Amino acid sequence: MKLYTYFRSSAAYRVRIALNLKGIKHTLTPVNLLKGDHCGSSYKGINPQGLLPTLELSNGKKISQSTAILEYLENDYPAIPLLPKDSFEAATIRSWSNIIACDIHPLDNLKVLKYLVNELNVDAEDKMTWYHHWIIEGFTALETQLLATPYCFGDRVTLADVYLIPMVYNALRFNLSMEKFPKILAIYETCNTLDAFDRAKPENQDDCLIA
Ligand SMILES: N[C@@H](CCC(=O)N[C@@H](CS)C(=O)NCC(=O)O)C(=O)O
Repeated sequence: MKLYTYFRSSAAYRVRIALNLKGIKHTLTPVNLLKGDHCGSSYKGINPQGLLPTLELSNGKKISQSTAILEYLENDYPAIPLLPKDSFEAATIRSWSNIIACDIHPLDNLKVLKYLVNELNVDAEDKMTWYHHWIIEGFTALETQLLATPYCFGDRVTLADVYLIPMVYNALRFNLSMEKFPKILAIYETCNTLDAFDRAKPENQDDCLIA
């Protein structure tokens, strides 16, 4: 299968981690968000919403939206599960994941930040205040709930870690103080010692533009 990705796309980063954790053979096809390649007709032919990631299966079928992709991988590649069988436990992990996927990430997405700056004339400082605000709100709720022993839900990696680590990467990239989030920071550091997370990091992608 093939994943359309961008090294700094945190939604694509989630899927890269899951593919690695599950040991699924795949290739990565970069789409440059900064150059606006995701808005061009070529990528829109693949994903009409023009967002990353998209997963293309070996039969050519395509899945967009990282949550749908992760659900597909969990169903069709269950050998290394990222959700427990117990439905209450699975719902708990999904609810933590959704704090990131539904209540933080969409508000801090590139197109939202661009709209703030280009249409509403928000300056750089206020844009950063906005960016931090939604992460702080979500992380505050997560910090009280996550088990951090040593992963989000205990002693094995789950989907909650898959969602959390890219969000922490973004928080650190934009200089958010993690002082109030020691559990989250500890989970981030532990996950990054694992090969599957390390290989998925933005700086380890072929399209990484960081000098
Ligand atoms: N809910 C979508 C969000 C996808 C998304 O917003 N991807 C970002 C990169 S992380 C993107 O393509 N942004 C382009 C833009 O905002 O213009 C998902 O989970 O896949």
